Amino acid sequence: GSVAALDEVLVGCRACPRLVTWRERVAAEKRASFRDETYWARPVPGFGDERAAVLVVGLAPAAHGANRTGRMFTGDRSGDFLFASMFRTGFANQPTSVSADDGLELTGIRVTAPVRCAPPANKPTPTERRTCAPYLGRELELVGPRVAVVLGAFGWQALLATLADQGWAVPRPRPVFGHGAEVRVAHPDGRNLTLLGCFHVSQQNTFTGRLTPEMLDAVLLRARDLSR
Ligand code: DU
Ligand code: SF4
Repeated sequence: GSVAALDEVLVGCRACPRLVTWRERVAAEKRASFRDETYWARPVPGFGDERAAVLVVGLAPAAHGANRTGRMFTGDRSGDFLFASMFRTGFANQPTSVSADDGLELTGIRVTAPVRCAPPANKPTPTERRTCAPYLGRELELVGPRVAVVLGAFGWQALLATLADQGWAVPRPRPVFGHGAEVRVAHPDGRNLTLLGCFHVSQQNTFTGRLTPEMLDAVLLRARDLSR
């Protein structure tokens, strides 16, 4: 098993009818500023270091971001904010992420999402989350991160559910998401994973100042410390 083999299966997935329809519909309609582009319009693989110690878990591809470019968090404002922070903290070789062939390289970090197809209103259903969970589970097994930076409550719940399914000791009641939350879980085979909660990098948080660049930098630096 390899990440490449996982991605090959993933990009052909059509298991969620509502999301297949949506990802293709926004790709056909397009946003005016991307009129001349061919959208990816398929499930989006994780991006970055295949043996990353730090895995960033978002929500789902943005309709005109990753659903257009085919690379996680690439081509939207969320990604602009995230990759700029990765550059400042030494995880990325450049501060911008505009297209799948822009030369961006991540070291020691990887970005992924619990749902791989763009959902209407950025809101996957619980069924869609469960249907997509095995892809995140498989990616976790292959990459083997020591720290997960989790952007927002949806990713937090999805990751904890996936870990519980894979036999990790996830406390009940489930740990609550919050910015700055830190939860360490153990696997019976001896591995540990620390979840770090962080407000999502969406414009709703970054335009309002709820999440500042300094706050995100601090989370990424904390992740690096914990992953050593
Ligand atoms: O604000 P925006 O960059 O258009 O992103 C929309 C929405 O999708 C936001 O909630 C972030 C989320 N998202 C994500 O989780 N993963 C991605 O790769 C891109 C966007
Ligand atoms: Fe397949 Fe996941 Fe996309 Fe659903 S969201 S169609 S499970 S890749």
